[in-house]
Amino acid sequence: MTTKEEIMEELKEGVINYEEDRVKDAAQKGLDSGYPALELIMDGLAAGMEVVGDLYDRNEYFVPEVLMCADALYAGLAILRPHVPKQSGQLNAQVVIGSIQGDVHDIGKNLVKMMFDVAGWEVHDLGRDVPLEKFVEEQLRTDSEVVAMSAMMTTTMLGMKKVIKMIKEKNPNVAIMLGGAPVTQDVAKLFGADGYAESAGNAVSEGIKMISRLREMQKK
Ligand code: B12
Repeated sequence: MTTKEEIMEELKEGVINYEEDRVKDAAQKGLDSGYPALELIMDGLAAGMEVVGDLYDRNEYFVPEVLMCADALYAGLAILRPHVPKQSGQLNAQVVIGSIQGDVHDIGKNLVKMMFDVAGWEVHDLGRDVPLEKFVEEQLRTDSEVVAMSAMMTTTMLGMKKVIKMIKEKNPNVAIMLGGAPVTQDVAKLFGADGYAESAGNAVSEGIKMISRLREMQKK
């Protein structure tokens, strides 16, 4: 019998040491043992990627290692993701999501996407390195109330401000949420966004708050 902590450690270590097979085995073992898939993703895979971030910051890992770690994380996610139960969504909400132009970082964005998805939202995922106008076009095409953008670099982050301006000019009845490592509550406010969430864990509740405010305003 393997304990939950042991499985979490296996997932974490598998990501850190870019061992895809180890991650896949641990993910399967976690599911077979009946542990919640969402916990295995967040406390195992994502926690491992956080350590990878530290190793990269300390120049112990470089881009090739980090890419392999990302592959290992995605291999685990492919197994676990279908087992995250969908909540019954009564909100009837849609969100457009993507990583901003110039930014290929998409792990965090994909976790946020998953949280919206399991919460019952209709998610329109534009992927990564998304041209600024594409956010505007997709919002108009889908009539989504929320647009969520991710940036992991201080340089690419600036594109978000432009998107906010472009969207608000065309349609003020859209709530825009920002996230990603360099983004803070203050930055989001400065850029004119309607919401910010620090992690995937609180993105949905922030989205719900934004939609409630938007719908209240529309009633007036
Ligand atoms: C993985 C990684 C990569 C991978 C990306 C793989 C992939 N498919 O995503 C690869 C190797 C490709 C890569 C490349 C590069 N990277 Co890089 N990378 C990272 C690293 C190590 C981890 C990021 C990560 O995945 N974290 C794990 C996830 C789970 O966390 P997260 O992304 O922060 O997301 C969470 C929250 O931020 C939030 N969130 C995220 N998005 C959103 C969106 C919304 C709407 C909301 C509400 C919340 C939210 O929720 C998430 C989950 O809780 C970071 C270091 C770090 N400490 O962050 C550097 C880092 C982001 N990279 C950096 C750099 C410089 C680069 C390169 C330029 C390196 C190079 N010389 O080529 C290239 C740039 C490529 C490009 N044009 O985008 C810098 C950016 C510096 C800066 N501040 O501008 C960092 C910070 C490293 C550093 N300290 O220098 N990188």
